[in-house]
Amino acid sequence: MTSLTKKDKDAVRAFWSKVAGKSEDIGADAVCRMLTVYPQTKTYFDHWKDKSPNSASAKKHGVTVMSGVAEAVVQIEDMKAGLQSLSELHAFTLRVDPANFKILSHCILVVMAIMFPNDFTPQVHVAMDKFLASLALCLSEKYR
Ligand code: HNI
Repeated sequence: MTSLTKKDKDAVRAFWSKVAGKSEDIGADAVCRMLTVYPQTKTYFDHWKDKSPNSASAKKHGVTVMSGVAEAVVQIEDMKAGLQSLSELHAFTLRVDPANFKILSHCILVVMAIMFPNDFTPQVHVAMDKFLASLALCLSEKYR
């Protein structure tokens, strides 16, 4: 995978600073879409009382996930080190199949494009796609 260039990182930081205030809405919609479009992802949330895509649990999980994305932006220069404990949690405790990181990343990208059509230029698109792909890779870091 191509690593993030300085230009990509600058684009990610600039876009994130515009959208961060809406990150809870982005997360809620992204998790809602993940559960709707890829219902196999529901297997990880058996402990929720209500597993429907619009449930309070799904919304809350969207907020949680986006706090991880925000942290990844902060740690963008060394995401692998910065996200180590989050990777360990997903690998050893939660045992989330890494294929699902790509699925959720895709949903986050779709929601950002819908919510910020003017800011989501092709340059921002490629930078955010690379950023989310790196994030998914870092979360998979501890699996083997
Ligand atoms: Ni994920 C918990 C971040 C993808 C299933 N997840 C977290 C937490 C963060 C987080 C932060 C809270 C950690 C803590 O309590 O210390 N998750 C992220 C990020 C991504 C991601 C940044 C990718 C962009 N997680 C996924 C995916 C799944 C997933 C794709 C499953 C489909 N995550 C979980 C589960 C928990 C979790 C399950 C435990 C929360 C709970 O409700 O029990």
